[in-house]
Formats: sequence, structure tokens, C-alpha cells
Amino acid sequence: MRLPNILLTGTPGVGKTTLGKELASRTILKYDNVGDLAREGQLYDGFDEEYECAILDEDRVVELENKMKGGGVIIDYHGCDFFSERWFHIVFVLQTDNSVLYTRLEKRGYSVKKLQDNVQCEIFQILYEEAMASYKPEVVHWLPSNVPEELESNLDQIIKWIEEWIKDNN
Ligand code: DAT
Repeated sequence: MRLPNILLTGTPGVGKTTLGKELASRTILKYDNVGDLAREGQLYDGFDEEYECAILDEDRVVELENKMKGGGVIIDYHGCDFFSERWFHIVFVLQTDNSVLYTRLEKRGYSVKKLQDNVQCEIFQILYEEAMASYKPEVVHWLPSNVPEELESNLDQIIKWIEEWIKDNN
């Protein structure tokens, strides 16, 4: 059976992991955190001291290709322009209000610089712009992610989309 691949993107803290894991538990798709994949396959190319984050080796992301060929993969990453466009059938960009995001990231113990950088990233809709530039606009969807009710309605929406896609492609 053919299954779609889904990309969840957005600023750190918007709820990609939460949505991805819940989606996998309610469907036959599998959740893959690119961070975990990177650790397994050593896709990382070092550590950025200034921004306090691991640098993904973008060339070696190609290794992900094999996983994607089988279909049925949910990928979660705070970036998307180096993924192959043909990997994904749909892209969701999660967005969270600044004050909500600030509180979530503060709880993670981020440094002031990292907090400011991430909230600014959200304010300027960097990931949304990146998604719109990297994929056909019609496959890119914006989802609000502030409260649990929005998580539920996002799940409902995506599950309906997956069911339609499977019907249409098998
Ligand atoms: P990300 O993977 O984008 O970095 P996450 O899934 O780890 O984000 O979520 C960050 C925190 O926010 C985590 O404590 C769960 C919470 N959260 C996620 N989505 C939410 C929602 N729709 N409503 C309330 N809290 C949410």
C-alpha cells in the first residue's frame, strides 16, 4: 500500500514532536525525529557554539532518502529547505503566539540569546517563508499550535487528509 510522507516544520517549541508522535500513534504512519536519525546515522557535522545547536550535515541528509522511499514517514524538523521536495506529499508549518512560545522555551532552560533568536524566528515567520520557497505553495499548510484544542483539531484535520490520500493513491 502506498502511504504519504509528511513534514512537520516550525520554530523550536511550536509542538512538532508532540503532534508527530500523536499522529503516529493514531495512524499507520511512523514518526521519525530527524535529530534521532541524525544521531543514529551520524548526520551531524558539529556543534554551533554561538547558537547552541547541532549542525546537521546537509549532504548526509541524503541518507534519509532510503527511509523516505518506503513512504509512510512523519518527519519533524525546524528547517526544511535542504530536504528533497519530492520526499513529501504535504508540509505543515506549526505556529505559536510569541508569548506562549517564550514561556515554552523558557521552561526548556534556553539561554536569553537562544530565546530571543527563536521568538524572532517565529515573529518573522522564517519557517513558513522557507516552506513556501521550498515546496509548491499548495502542499504547504499553516496550523495554529497554542492550546490543546488546537492540537486535537490539527490531528483531526491531518488524519482526514491521510485517509483521503490513501484512498486516492491505492
Ligand atoms: P517542538 O518539537 O516543535 O520543539 P514540542 O512538541 O517539544 O515542540 O512542544 C513544546 C512544548 O509545548 C511541550 O511541552 C508540549 C507543548 N505543546 C505542544 N503543542 C501544544 C499545544 N497545541 N497546546 C499546548 N501545549 C503544546
